[in-house]
Amino acid sequence: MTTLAQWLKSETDDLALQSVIASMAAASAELSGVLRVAPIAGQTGLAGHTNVQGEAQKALDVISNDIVLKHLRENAAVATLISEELDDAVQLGTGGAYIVATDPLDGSSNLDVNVTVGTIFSVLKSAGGLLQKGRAQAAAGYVAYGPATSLVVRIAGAVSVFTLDAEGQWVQVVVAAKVPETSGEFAINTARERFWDAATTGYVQESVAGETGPAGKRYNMRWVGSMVADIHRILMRGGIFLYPLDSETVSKGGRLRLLYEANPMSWLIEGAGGLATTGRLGILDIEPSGIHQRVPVILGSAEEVRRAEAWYAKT
Ligand code: AHM
Ligand code: MG
Repeated sequence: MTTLAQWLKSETDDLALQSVIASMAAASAELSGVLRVAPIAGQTGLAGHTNVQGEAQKALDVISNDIVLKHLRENAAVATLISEELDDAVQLGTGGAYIVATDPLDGSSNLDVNVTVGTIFSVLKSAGGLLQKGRAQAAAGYVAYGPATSLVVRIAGAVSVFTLDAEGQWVQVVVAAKVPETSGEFAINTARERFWDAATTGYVQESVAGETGPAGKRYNMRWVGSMVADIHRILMRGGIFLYPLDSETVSKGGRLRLLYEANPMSWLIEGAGGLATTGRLGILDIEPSGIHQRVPVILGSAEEVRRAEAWYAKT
């Protein structure tokens, strides 16, 4: 049985980097405990709701951000925090070697219905500044709060998966995750079809045409609406996730955020043998222009991502 602490030691000699991942894991373990009883505490609604004792409650997005902030403040290795919940980057200290960019609670619209949500994080070297390409990440990970609480993390090598046990220990359950090269599952919000571009429409129509269509194969569709849950399924059994640029999101650059959603997920998926693209450019090669920048996201099984890219190349 390998624990997270043992794995961290075997992955890197950089004690500061080990401690940053350990801090994010500790924050996530604490958050996991909060989420498990959130409906009792009346915390699943919007901010301003009251719990069963009639006390005002903060939304879990805010609580999650506070938990991450608390753990990172205690860690001198972290100089700066970028969070989906905070307009500006927060300076946590001087001299810390690392920046953490996080979506502390992704998919929070799923909380009211007890569906998997997650925490996503990217670790960057402070020396590189706030706006670094995804390829420069020192580490990345996410935690999925599902039937089990799973931590998926990569430093430079393989993508490792841990499960939080009843004693609060992270136990390794997958040593080197591999995204299957091929798959018969795609994930996209099909209610947005009227906004899609020709490439997205072409890819999806080819997929739903099944074994008698041009793809020559039957596909199934899955969409949790929680990126962490959709990506975790794809990491474990293959598939493709698409949140492409469409006519409604084009003015914003896309739906999902580059620094703390697209980049860490792409780093993990590519580390497990999959691919990640905007359709036209590798996500990890995007030069960021802002900390909350949004980008189109297409990632997953290599063969499927290549088929989607082929549609972009011809439209
Ligand atoms: P959030 O960070 O505000 O939770 O938004 C991101 C979420 C992703 O988890 C998910 O893939 C996507 O938004 C769902 O979008 P949609 O509402 O179009 O289904
Ligand atoms: Mg999010």
